Amino acid sequence: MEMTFRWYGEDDPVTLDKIKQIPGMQGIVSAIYDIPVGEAWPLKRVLKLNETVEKKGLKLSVIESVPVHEDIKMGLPTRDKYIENYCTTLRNLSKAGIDCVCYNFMPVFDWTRSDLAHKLPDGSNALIYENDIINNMNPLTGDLSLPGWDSSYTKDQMKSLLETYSHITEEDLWNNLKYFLDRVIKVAEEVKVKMAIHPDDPPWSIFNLPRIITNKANIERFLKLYDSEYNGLTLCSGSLGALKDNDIIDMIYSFSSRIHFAHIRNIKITGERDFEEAAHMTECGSLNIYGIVKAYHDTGFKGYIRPDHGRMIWGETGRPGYGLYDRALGAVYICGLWEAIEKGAKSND
Ligand code: DNO
Repeated sequence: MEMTFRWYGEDDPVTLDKIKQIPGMQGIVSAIYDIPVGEAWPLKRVLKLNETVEKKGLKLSVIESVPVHEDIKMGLPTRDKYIENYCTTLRNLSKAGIDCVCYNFMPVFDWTRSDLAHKLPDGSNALIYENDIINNMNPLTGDLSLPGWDSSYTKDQMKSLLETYSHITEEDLWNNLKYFLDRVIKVAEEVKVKMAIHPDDPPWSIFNLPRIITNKANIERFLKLYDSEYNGLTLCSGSLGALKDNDIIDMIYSFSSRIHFAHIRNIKITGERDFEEAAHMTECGSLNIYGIVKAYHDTGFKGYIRPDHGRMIWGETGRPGYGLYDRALGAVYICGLWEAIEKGAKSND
């Protein structure tokens, strides 16, 4: 495995210099953030990003994300142009040596939480999700700023998006995903870039929008839509783990050859559809992080791992979920587990 860390570019207060000081850190997960969704990423910009990261002695390992234009998810006639641009981006990323791209297929909203800085008893704060609160939110009022709320939409755009989606069923979304994969994975194979879909977070429908990458059966269906190593997964333990029935360890064993990118994070399930983000250690939440890391180890995982969201600790402020300290603790914890599992396995031989 290769340990990586998400970096949001030059504006990120968590700088590459700081990331480099985390023991065991090898790679950077990043993206180009100022290119409008749907446009092709110019080779020059990709090479520049690569150079910035390499100059600091790190490697640009994964692109998270190359976002998918809503017209593709909605299956509109304009999708072909956006799919073509997507393929151009993949070709350019490949020329810069990138071999893994993370994306998602969630309509309108990416990851969604009800509170970005919920105070925990130890004085830290974390992102939480409470279903009742989300159900009472109105995406049309536009006065909210939560991760996943695309503030680049005007109220009218949001209204028309939600109106179009109200006629799109889960089956339609599956068909639109297949249409996308049939065109993109061919190119991914050609240029050797592994595509890694991120599961829906949370793994259930919000605001009546369809969500499909939510559980084991649906992931199996997804992998069969285009049966290729290049049509793979970002297995995000915290996203899928919010549903008690999702057994992450079983998924790692079942899908090992198709997992290219692992997001490792713990959550504490506090209700049927409620959860708090927790520190990475197993004892801090509902997920068996030791078991998850062991499953990656035992299946010979050669892909990229990153610690996922962290709490805000030690007075840090910044981008919710993406401060330095708690994520760094997560990375080192995962490396520690890996070392112990690896050495344990050797001494048992
Ligand atoms: C949140 C992230 C997601 C993820 C995208 C991938 O912290 O895991 O925003 O990057 O869904 O496209």
